Amino acid sequence: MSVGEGDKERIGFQCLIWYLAVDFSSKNTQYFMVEAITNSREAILLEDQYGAHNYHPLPVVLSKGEGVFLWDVEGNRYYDFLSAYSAVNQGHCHPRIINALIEQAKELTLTSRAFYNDKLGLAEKYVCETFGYQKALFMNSGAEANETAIKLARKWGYTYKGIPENEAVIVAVKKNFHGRTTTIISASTDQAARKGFGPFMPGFEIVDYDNVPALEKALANPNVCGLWIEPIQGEAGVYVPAEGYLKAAEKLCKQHNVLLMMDEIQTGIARTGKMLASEHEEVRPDLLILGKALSGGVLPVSVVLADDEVMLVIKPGEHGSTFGGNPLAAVVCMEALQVVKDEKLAERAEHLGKIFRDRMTALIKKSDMVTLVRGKGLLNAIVINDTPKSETAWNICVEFSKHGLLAKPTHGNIIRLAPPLVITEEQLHECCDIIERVILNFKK
Ligand code: IF1
Repeated sequence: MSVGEGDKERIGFQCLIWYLAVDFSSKNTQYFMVEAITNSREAILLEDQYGAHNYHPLPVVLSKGEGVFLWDVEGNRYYDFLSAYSAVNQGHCHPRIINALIEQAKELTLTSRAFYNDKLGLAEKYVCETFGYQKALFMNSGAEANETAIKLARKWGYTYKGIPENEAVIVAVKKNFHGRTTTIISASTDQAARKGFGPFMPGFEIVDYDNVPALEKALANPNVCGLWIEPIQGEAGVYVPAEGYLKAAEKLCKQHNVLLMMDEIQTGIARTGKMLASEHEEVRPDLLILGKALSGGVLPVSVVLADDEVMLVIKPGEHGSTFGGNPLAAVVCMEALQVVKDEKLAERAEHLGKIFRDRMTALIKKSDMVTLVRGKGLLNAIVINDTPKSETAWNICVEFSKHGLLAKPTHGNIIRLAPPLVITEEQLHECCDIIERVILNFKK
C-alpha cells in the first residue's frame, strides 16, 4: 500500500484535529486523541507518515489477540503462525499471565536495582531451579541478554583463562541472528543487518555453522573465550544442524576451556518440543540466553543463566539496566513459565510438530511449489521453490492472510511457520488445510 501526497495531507489534517482537541474546561491544556483508528488504511498511513521505515510489514493491522487468534481492525480473524517470532508461545493475552501482570502492576512496577524488591529474588530462584543453574541476570531485550553474555564470556576469559586484556575472541557462526545492536551485528554475516552501521566491534571470529572441523580449528585459539550459537538458526530459515553438532560443540568447548554461549531466545521455552532446544542433544550451555516467551509476549524480559564462576566475574556496578529485573517482569516471567509447565507446552509442541511436518511432507508430494519442510517441535519452515530474491514467498504469505492465516518469510524463499504452542490438533489441521489450499492454487 503506497502513501500518496493526498493521503498525507488528509492524515496530517486529521491528526491536527485529533491532537488539537483541547479541553478548555480545565486550566491545564489537555491534549487527547478523540478518535481511535477505525480502519487499517489509517493505521498504515499514520505509521508511514510518522514512523521510522525500519520494517516492511504485511498489510494487516491487528487490534486484538487471544490464544492462537489475532483480529485486525476490520474484525477479520487470523491464525497466528508467527507468534511474534516465538515470543507468544503461551498464546496471545494468556489470562493467567495478564492477571499476574495486572495484580503486580497495582502494587509495584519498577524500583531500579538501586534498591531490592520483593519479587526479583523469587524469579531468580525460579529460573535457576527451572533450568538448572546457580545464578541469573535479568535484562529486558534478547539483544541485551546477548550483550550481557558477551561481557560475561570476555571477563571470564581474562579472569580464569588468562587471555590477555582486550584480546578475547568469541567464535560465532555464519547466518547467525542475535539482535540488532552494533556489537551484535559486528558478528553478523547478513549485509542488510550490517551495511552502513560500521565501524564494528573487534573480537569475533566467524565460522561455518553445523561444521565440527571448523569448530575444532577455531576453538584451538587460546584467546577464544566463547562459542556463540543458536541450537537452531531461526532467522536463517529454521536451519536445524546435523544430529550431534551441538554435542560435539559442547565437547570441544570443554576440551579447549571455552564457554558455550547458547542463544535460546527463539528456540527456548518449549518451542522446539523441549523446554530448551539444547535438551534434544542433552547439551548444557555454560551461558544460557533466554528472552521472548520468557514473558509470554506480555512485556520484554530476558535472562542470562550461568554458574557462579562465570556469573560472579561481574562485580557490583559493572553491568545492569534501569528496567532489568523489575518486579513486574519478575512476576510475569514466573507465571509465564508456570503456564508452560502446567499446560505441558513442550510435550504439545513435540507431538503437534510431528503432525505438522507430516502434513507438509504430504503437501510436498502434491505440489512443486514447496521443496522442503524442516524444524523441530512447532518451530518449522517450508522452502518455496523459487529464488530467494523472488516475491513468491511474500505473495504466498499475502495469500495466506486472505485465507485467515498470518505468516511471514524469513530470508527470501523460506516461510517460517510457528503457531502459539496452545494450538489444538484440530486447529493445526485446519491451518494445514489453509496452507495446502493456498499452495495448491498459487500461481506465480
Ligand atoms: C527484529 C529476526 C527472528 C532472536 C535470537 C536474539 C534476538 C532474536 C535467536 C534479539 C530476535 C526477532 C527480532 C525481530 C524479528 C525477530 C527475528 F527476524 F530479526 F531475526 F526471530 F528471527 N536471538 N529476533 O531471534 O532479541 O532484542 O529482538 O528481543 O529485529 O526484526 P530482541
